[in-house]
Amino acid sequence: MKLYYAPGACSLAGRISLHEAGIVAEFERVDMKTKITEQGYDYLSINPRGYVPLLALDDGNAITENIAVLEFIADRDPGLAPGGLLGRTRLIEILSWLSTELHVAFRPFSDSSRAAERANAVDVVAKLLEIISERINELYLFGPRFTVADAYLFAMLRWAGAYGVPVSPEMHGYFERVAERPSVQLALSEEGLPDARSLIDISSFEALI
Ligand SMILES: N[C@@H](CCC(=O)N[C@@H](CS)C(=O)NCC(=O)O)C(=O)O
Repeated sequence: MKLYYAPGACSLAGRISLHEAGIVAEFERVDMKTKITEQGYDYLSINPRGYVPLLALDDGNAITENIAVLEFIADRDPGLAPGGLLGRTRLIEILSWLSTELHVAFRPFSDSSRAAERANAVDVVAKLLEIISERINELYLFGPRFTVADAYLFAMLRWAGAYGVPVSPEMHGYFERVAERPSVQLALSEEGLPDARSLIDISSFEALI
């Protein structure tokens, strides 16, 4: 399979999760401005919506949308999803929140036509992060078990640091815990991103949201 990605974008969550699952995959970079892939293909012919991530399966199927990509990986490695009777429901619940509430709250930072909304977006993102702050005290979003949802939140916390969103000490500690995982270290280095163990050090990354 192959993950289409852009460095530091939300597709980082898929790459981290693939590494966590031990799934061997190829990775093809997409230039978000030209929509041309590393191998010279028109990305819009691969994903007409133009977004990363897209996970291309060996049988020709293509999966778009972070929620679906991360769910697919968690299906392959159930250890990356919360356990229990409501485990999958809880995973979809948090992935939906991360995607439809938190991720979209970052949009003013990447959309030049929404530059006027940026100051407000800092507050909105900060408040959203506060809402989940209480969930990360027992290591990860689902307690001691690292899940694909943590990979997604980690990718967005990098953006929060880059855009000057204030983050609680608890969330900062969470970020550092996730950053220390070998899968995350590998993913960051593969994407040419700084070895971000601290939110403070990440302002140089090329923001792509
Ligand atoms: N709804 C999509 C959104 C993905 C998304 O926003 N991807 C960004 C990178 S984080 C992107 O590809 N942006 C390129 C663009 O807007 O042209 C998903 O959840 O997968």
